[in-house]
Amino acid sequence: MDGRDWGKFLLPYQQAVEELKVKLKSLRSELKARDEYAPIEFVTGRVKRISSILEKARKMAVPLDKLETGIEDIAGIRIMCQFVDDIHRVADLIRNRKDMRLVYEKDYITNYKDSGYRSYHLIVEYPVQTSLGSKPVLAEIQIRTLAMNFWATIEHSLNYKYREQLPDHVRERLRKAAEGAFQLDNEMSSIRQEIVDSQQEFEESAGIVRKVMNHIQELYFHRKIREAANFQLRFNELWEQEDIRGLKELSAEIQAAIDRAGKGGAS
Ligand code: 0O2
Ligand code: 0O2
Repeated sequence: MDGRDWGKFLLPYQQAVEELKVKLKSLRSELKARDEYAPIEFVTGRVKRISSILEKARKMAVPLDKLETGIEDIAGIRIMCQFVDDIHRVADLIRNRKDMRLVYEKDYITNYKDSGYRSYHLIVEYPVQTSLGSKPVLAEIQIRTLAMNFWATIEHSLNYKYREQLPDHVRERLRKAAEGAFQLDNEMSSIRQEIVDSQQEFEESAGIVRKVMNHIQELYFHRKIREAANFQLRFNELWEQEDIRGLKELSAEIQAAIDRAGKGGAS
């Protein structure tokens, strides 16, 4: 030990982790309360253990009086998302915040690590308000999907257990498992896209039906009874055939008929 008071040294980091966890969890509940899709599934955080700080400092040749700038993840926040797209949304939300400053980013999704590790890291500077004034501390925010987290958690515990001496064939299998997790993410994203598309299609067709109905009503209002009845018959047919394109064309035709009727034209 270097005689430093670790309790005092870690205090602002503990405060930073607690505050950042509350803020990011609030972001999730705020989006949900506004009925918006929340890209955050859950948030965890931790202050690095003293033994891990010392080990990392030795590995990265960081002098003990330079820990504050040399080790960026003494305060660590982890944000789990359902989909890969959510990661980019969360990163954007963090970039735009006024209560922390982005220092730099590491995109381990595009440039995944040799181990197979994937995550998006943001290193931020967060000012902790202490009784002695404002103290900026560095924090690492890891953003990943549930599948990436599943892989990283198990890989981390295996590496820890075997003290980074994993046999080559195990490393290779872990790399393959990371690939599998990533494929699962892609598959989930494409299933989700399909659901979003069919939802949009449904809403679009509901919108057209509403429009056609209102327009036919309007023709009756203009006393174009025969024309309105004729449109109604054609609507029934197209509706039976689920012909959305035909319905769109019919909607345009009825609109033109209404315009003519409004100008006092003959049917
Ligand atoms: P090590 O060295 O990684 O094994 P709570 O305050 O109750 O919400 P709790 O239970 O204290 O949270 O801890 P949490 O947040 O569930 O985290 C427990 C473990 O998850 C940690 O283990 C970390 O492994 C990991 N973890 C969670 N969040 C982060 C993060 O943001 N960065 C990193 N690097 N790891 C994280 P240990 O034993 O603390 O540490
Ligand atoms: P913890 O608290 O035990 O998780 P370097 O490791 O030299 O490449 P540096 O500065 O440590 O660089 O940062 P890097 O690589 O961005 O990684 C920081 C953190 O990302 C790690 O913290 C892990 O939490 C996570 N990480 C990076 N690579 C891997 C990996 O291959 N597998 C897993 N499971 N996690 C990884 P620490 O230092 O390991 O601390």
